Amino acid sequence: MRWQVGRRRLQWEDTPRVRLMGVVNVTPDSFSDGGRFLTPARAIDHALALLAAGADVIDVGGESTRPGSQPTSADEELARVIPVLEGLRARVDAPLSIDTQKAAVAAAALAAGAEIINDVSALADEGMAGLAARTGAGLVLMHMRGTPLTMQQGDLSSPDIVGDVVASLAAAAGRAQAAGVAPEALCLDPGIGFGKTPAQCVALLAGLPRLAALGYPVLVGLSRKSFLGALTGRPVGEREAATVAAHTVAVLQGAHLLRVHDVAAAADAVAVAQAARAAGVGP
Ligand code: PMM
Repeated sequence: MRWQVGRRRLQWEDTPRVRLMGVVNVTPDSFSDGGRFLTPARAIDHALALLAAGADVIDVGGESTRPGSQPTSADEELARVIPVLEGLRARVDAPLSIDTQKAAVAAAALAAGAEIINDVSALADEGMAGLAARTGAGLVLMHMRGTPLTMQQGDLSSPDIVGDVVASLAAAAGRAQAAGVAPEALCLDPGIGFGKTPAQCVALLAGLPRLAALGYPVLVGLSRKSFLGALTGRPVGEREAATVAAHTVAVLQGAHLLRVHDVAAAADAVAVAQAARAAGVGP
């Protein structure tokens, strides 16, 4: 398994370790860390701390995707993320990712030094796939039902949530390739919590091997999400132990990358779960 990200390649044959994508939300309202890293200096310091703790990739986002959140304008998003990406690019060599649904924001972010587009809408913006094709950027396609404003509304039931997500992401990967994106630039993400019930989030963990069977690297974002609150009864600030447990499950189920807030805790979960997997635990 490999992921071509701009000029570099992440390979799991040589280095099977699950990679950690550290989250830097430059937003006033993200559900777990909104408002904490709103100035560029704070966001950059936080990213450097995540890298020091072992993050392999830094994911910078300027638009909250918490359930019910309103869209952010492109100008506002750019003002939040570009100084952070430029500042980081000047200081570190680690791959940088831009968490955006807008091709215009992604284009400016790539020019500022990002090498990965993390698109939680899986190509809702028509310009996104062409941009990824032209630039050779890595492209994360995440599954979401509806938009952040609407995704937890209405009937979320499904007879086969795993089948829905796998089919939808396979179709998105096909659209990306039709626009010229290399298959090895793609990475798929089941979109835990994005228009899913807590039971469906757990079902998606159980179904990760079906997603991995599509042949692309699989990224999973579990950190502090509300399904963990539903399972444990804990508020967002007290979900780190549940997050570690969920990370352990995801690694045993074959995830290639985890998108995390607490890198040090996730790295420990990865170390234990990968040792167990190598010894035969898991699918
Ligand atoms: N989750 C959030 C934001 N971006 N991107 C990907 N690829 N996968 C996710 O699960 C994901 C994401 C929401 O979480 P946050 O507010 O803690 O960033």
